[in-house]
Parts: sequence; structure tokens; C-alpha cells
Amino acid sequence: MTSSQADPSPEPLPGYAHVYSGKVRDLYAPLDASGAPRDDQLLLVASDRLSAFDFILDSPIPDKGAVLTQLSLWWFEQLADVVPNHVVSTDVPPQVAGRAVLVRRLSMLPVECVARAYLTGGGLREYVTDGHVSGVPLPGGLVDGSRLPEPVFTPSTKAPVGEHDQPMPYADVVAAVGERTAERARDLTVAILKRGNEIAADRGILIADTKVEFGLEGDSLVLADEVLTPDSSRFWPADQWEPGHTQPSFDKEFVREWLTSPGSGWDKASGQAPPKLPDDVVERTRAKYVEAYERLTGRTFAP
Ligand code: Q0Z
Repeated sequence: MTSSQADPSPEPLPGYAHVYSGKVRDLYAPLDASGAPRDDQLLLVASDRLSAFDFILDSPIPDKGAVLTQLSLWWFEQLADVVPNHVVSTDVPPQVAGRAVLVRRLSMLPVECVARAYLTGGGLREYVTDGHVSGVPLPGGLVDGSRLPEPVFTPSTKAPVGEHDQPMPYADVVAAVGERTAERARDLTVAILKRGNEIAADRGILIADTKVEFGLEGDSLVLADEVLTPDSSRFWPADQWEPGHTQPSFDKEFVREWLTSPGSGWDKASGQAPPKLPDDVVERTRAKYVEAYERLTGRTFAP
């Protein structure tokens, strides 16, 4: 699907050149003393934008960018014994304080590294048709939301903004990055999701699946981008987990519920942009992001 929405216009940041914008984040390069963009670092800026049903909503969620940035930074620390990461510094311009990270610019693998601990979404569709997911055979009788016997690596292609990632056979990952790097990326992705679920289990959150990105430094893999956030992963409330139907999303449940209710006056099949969210839906959604951060980290979120 090609988006009919205008490109997001990122805020100008003195001392940085805008490089690229995703749906909800922006990438900048720091300028050196001569005013040229540095080629060894990037500034990753998380916005308060929210996507739902493949639209960027007009209503920002206050503090979402800061909550997700702080959560990623906390996970990088929790995962430090599993994988090195790209973080250089959180000393960033005041306009983006708390929601930006200066990182080492890496040579990124051309693969979205996905691991699934529970079956849903595209993995479920593949299982129903073929009985396996990304070439890994699975037992019969699994349903939407079932826990998998072991997390499975289900890589996908990196699609341009506005398009969906496509499943990528493991053999294509090997062809793209070599056998050693493919094995290491697969094992690290699964290890990240396992560690994430070990930590989240005590705290009332299930992490159904997650997408991570790796870069290469020499021939070592480095964890880049964001990690184990609600934007890169499916978080489910553990106390409502009930295989057999679509699980409620930890963060976007109120938004989806309201947008699909008669009260919104919106039809997701219409192709029209969704309406502005009511203030109480914005506030309850903000509270879910903060709740995820506080439950997982045991810290209080300070804006
Ligand atoms: C991340 C993305 C966006 C945020 C490129 N350390 C790195 N080195 C080189 N490239 C990247 C990173 Cl993290 C990189 N992305 C995804 C897009 C905002 C992150 F607009 N793209």
C-alpha cells in the first residue's frame, strides 16, 4: 500500500543535518566543526507520533518518544552481556532531550531480524497455510496467541516507508550476509527475545515477538536502533493472555478500540485518514506507555 500522507517534516536541529525519517522517528547526522555531516555518528530521535492501522495519527501521545527512548536505553543495559550496542551518548540538544540518542554509525545488515515467542500476525498466517514458520516445522493445534515451544527466528526484508516487510527465507539471509553472520544474527535475536521475556514475565508483560536491527563493526555484530519497545515488539498484558483469539495490545488497545467504535465515525476500510483522538484516549494511551516502562524497569518515569 502506498501512503497518501505527506512526508513528516522533521524539526530543524541546529548542529545536525536531517538524514532520514521513518514513520515515528527521525535520523540526523551531527555536523563537524567545518559544518559538514560526520560520517561516524547518527542522532536517533523518537517523536511522539503514533501509528495505528498503518496511519500516522494526527494526535501525538505526549512523552511517547521519551518513554520509548528511555526503555530502549534500559534494555541495552540489561542486554549488555548478550550483545554490544551502538549507544555513544545521551547528551543531545535540549529540543530532543530524553528522546534522542547519539549512536555509532554502523554498516547495517539488510535484514529485519525478527524472533517470535508466541504465534500471531504473519507468523500465524504462515503456520495455518504451511504448518511451519520461516522454515521451522511447528506442532499441530497451535492457535492465535499460542506460545511456541521455542522462539523462532523469522527474518524479513526491509521495506521502504509505507510498505510492509516481507518474510525472508533464512537461505536469503545467508546469501546476503554470509553463513557466520546469519547464524550469529539469528542466535542473538532469539537470545534477546528470551532474555526480554525472562525479565518481563515477573512484571505482567508478555513479549510476543520483536524486531531488532544489527550493524557490523569489523566482523562483530552490534545491536542498533531501538530494542524491546512497544513499537518494535508486541507487548501483551500477561493477565489477559488467552490463546484462541487476537490478544489485546498493551499500548494501542484504547486507540484501536476507539477508532473501530461507532463513536469515531471512521471506517478503516475507507482509505480516509483517521480522526483526531479524544483527549481521554490520548491520556489513557500515554498512561499505558508509562506503565510498560515503569513495570519493566521498576523505575518511575520522569518526563
Ligand atoms: C537506523 C531508523 C529513522 C531512527 C539507519 N547505528 C546505526 N548506524 C547506521 N544506521 C542506523 C543506525 Cl541505528 C539506522 N535506521 C532506522 C530510521 C529513525 C532509526 F528514521 N536506519
